[in-house]
Order: sequence, then structure tokens, then C-alpha cells
Amino acid sequence: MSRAEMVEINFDGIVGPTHNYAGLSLGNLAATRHAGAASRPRAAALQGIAKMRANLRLGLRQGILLPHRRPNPDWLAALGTDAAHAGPLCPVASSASAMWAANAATVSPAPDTADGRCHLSVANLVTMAHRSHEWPETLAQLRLAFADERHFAVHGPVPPPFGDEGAANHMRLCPAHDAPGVEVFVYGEAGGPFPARQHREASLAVARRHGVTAPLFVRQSEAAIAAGAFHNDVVAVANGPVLFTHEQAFDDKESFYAALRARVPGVEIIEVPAGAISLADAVASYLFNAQLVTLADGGMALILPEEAQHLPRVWQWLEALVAGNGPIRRLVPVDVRESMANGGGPACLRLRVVCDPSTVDPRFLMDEARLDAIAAVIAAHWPERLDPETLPARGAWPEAIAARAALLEALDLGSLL
Ligand code: SUG
Repeated sequence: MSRAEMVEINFDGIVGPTHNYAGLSLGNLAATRHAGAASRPRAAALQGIAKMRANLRLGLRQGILLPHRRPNPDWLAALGTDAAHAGPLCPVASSASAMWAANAATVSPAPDTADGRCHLSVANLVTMAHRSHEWPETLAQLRLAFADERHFAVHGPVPPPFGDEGAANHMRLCPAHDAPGVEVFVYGEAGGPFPARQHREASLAVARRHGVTAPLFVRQSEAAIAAGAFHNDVVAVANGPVLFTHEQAFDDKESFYAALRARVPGVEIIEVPAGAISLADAVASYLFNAQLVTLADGGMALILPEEAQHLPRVWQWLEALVAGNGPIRRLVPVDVRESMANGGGPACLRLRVVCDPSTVDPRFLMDEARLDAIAAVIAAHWPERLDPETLPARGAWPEAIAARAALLEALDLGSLL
């Protein structure tokens, strides 16, 4: 295959009809703060569609991943119960957390791997109970979307206890998307009062399985996790040869930056000093949880949450950045506030895959008409409001199951039901 056909596709997780705020993620400050609040599943899903639509209009390629069956009957059965009797397990079985597609898998595109195929490892997400049962359905979708074994290798999860949280802890630096890159695997070892969710052993395993020819293993700073950066993508993002990062994101930034400078031709490191934006402000504003994308004119844009505008010192710093002569030329704020209240910004909602779009199952690829069709299903079937206290009483939740079924049928993906 000619590499000229390779582009970056962002696969966004569609927010499921059970989207709620149950406060399940220790170390995720937004999720903890909103525990017990009422959510708006329909608005949440439509915000996600609007983001995808805006990205299409920027000339970006767009794909989707589907919501999972929630409450998860298989997981509850494995625990010897069911949705009618699960009590406190109900929120854990009902989370719509698969929406954060950056945690679905780690992706090593073909130019980076020994066998010249794009490798995907589904993330085991073992650290958080509500996320630990995502991987079987994610794997089924990846096996369908990337079924062509001439171009893709889809791997199962790294075995527990090694926690793997997928692409949220993985960055790729390269002269261009279709050129070989250095893959940066960021792991945590300590997080103050909070768990380090990406384990070094899992990162090593993923890199080995993918046959990554130029991996770098970098430790996330304890201070970042303790400040609420439960994934590296809350404090750093990369695109092409550009790394945009907070000064305190990494444990030993000097060695990391030196390795990048030695190995990535033309690398540019844009570091935000803690003196300008503290870790606390970075976590509150999610400025790094942005999609850093290359536009048709070659300039880069940061697609970032509207919340970044709410802190004047953050927004002023960003405005000065784009006014300068650097690679990042444009700020594109988006409204994903329903997801943000659970600690998921624009970058959390998407999984990046660099590949030739013609090798992907077209049912997972989007244009405006297909987004319209999805929006219509959401408008008709997703609940307007959801109070997490009502979850245990919903039992098998037939309305949620019917809503998801309507979506899968509209997309001709009924085989995933
Ligand atoms: O795993 N929130 C998710 C947010 C994931 C964000 N992803 C990235 N940074 N890439 C998490 O902590 C909250 C669910 C709840 O509490 O109801 C939640 O799972």
C-alpha cells in the first residue's frame, strides 16, 4: 500500500443512553465533584455529534465507536447476579464510560511497526471496576472495524494485574502522519492519594506485541496524577512533530525531551510553564485534553473544551501562543460539557488511527448524512435527564437497550447487539 493514502482518522465514542454521574473514578476530580448530579444523556450525545460535525467541516476524517450494552448483563451474570438484584453494582454495570474512546485501545500505525501493519491492543482498564468490563465489547467492534488482516492486527487485552488505559497514555511523534514515528508510552508509578492507572509492565507489553520499532517509555510525574491528571492526555498532547505539554507532566522531562530531540527530526516541544498555568489550572481547564490536529493548510489547530475559556490566565496564554509564530495557529473551543463533568474532554472522546480509510469497515466511518441519521436516533431514543439514584430501580432497563438497538440498526451494525 502506498503510504500517501494514509491519514489520521478520529474515531469518537458515541455517548450511550445511560450516561450518568455516579462518581466512580477515584482521582478524576470532575467525576468526583459531580457524583450524584443529574445528567443529560441526549444533550451529551448530541454534543459529541456536533464535535464530530465541526471536525468534518475542518476537513478531518471521522469515525465512530458504539455505546455498549448497559447495564452489562454478561458482567453481572459472571458476578452471579442480574440487573434486577445488583443493588450497588448497578451504577458500575450501567456506566456509559465506553464513550471515552481514547481509552479503548492503543494504536501503533503501520509505519511504526516491524510487520508494517497497524496494531491495536484493546485496553483492559482494570483499575476502575466500571471500566474493567468495557474491553470485550470494544474488542468486538475493533475486530469488525479493522477486520482486514493485511493491514491491521487487533490484539486482546494485556492480562491483569497490569493496568492498561490505552491511547490516553500514548503519544506518537513523527515528521508526518504517514512517516515512521517515535511512540511514547507514558506510565505512572505513584499518584499521591490516587491510583496510577497505566502500569509500566502493560506499556512494555503493548509495545512488544505491536512490534514498535522506536518506543520510548516515560514516567508520568506523581504530582500530575495527584493533581487530577489520571491519564497523560490531561497534561500533554502530541501531533506530528509537535509536543504540547505542561512543564510538570513527566517525572524526568529533561531525559524525555533529549530523547525526542535525538530521535524525531524537526521535533518542537511547546512547554507550558507551571508559573504561567499551574497543574491545578491545567486540570480545571483541560487545555491539554485537546485534539491537536493538522489542517489542510498545514497549520495546526487545538480543538479544546470551552472550559479553557473560563480561566482568563489559561485563555490569555493560549491566545498568545497562537499569535506567535509557532505551529499551533488556531483555537477551536467545543461544547462537550456533559462529558467534561465526568472528566472527559475532546481528546478523551476520540481514538486516533492512522491508516488508509478504504481499509476500514465503512459502517464505522462518518459523513454529515450519517451523523444526521445518528442524531435523529439520539433525539428520538436517548433520555433527556437521568438521576443516578434511580439506577438500581431500572433493572434490565429496556428503554436503554431499545435505544442502543435502534442506533445499531440504523448503522447496519445489528451484529453487535
Ligand atoms: O476513566 N470518567 C472517565 C473519564 C475518562 C477520560 N479519558 C481520558 N482522559 N482519556 C474515567 O475516569 C466517570 C464515570 C462516573 O464517575 O460515573 C469516568 O469514568
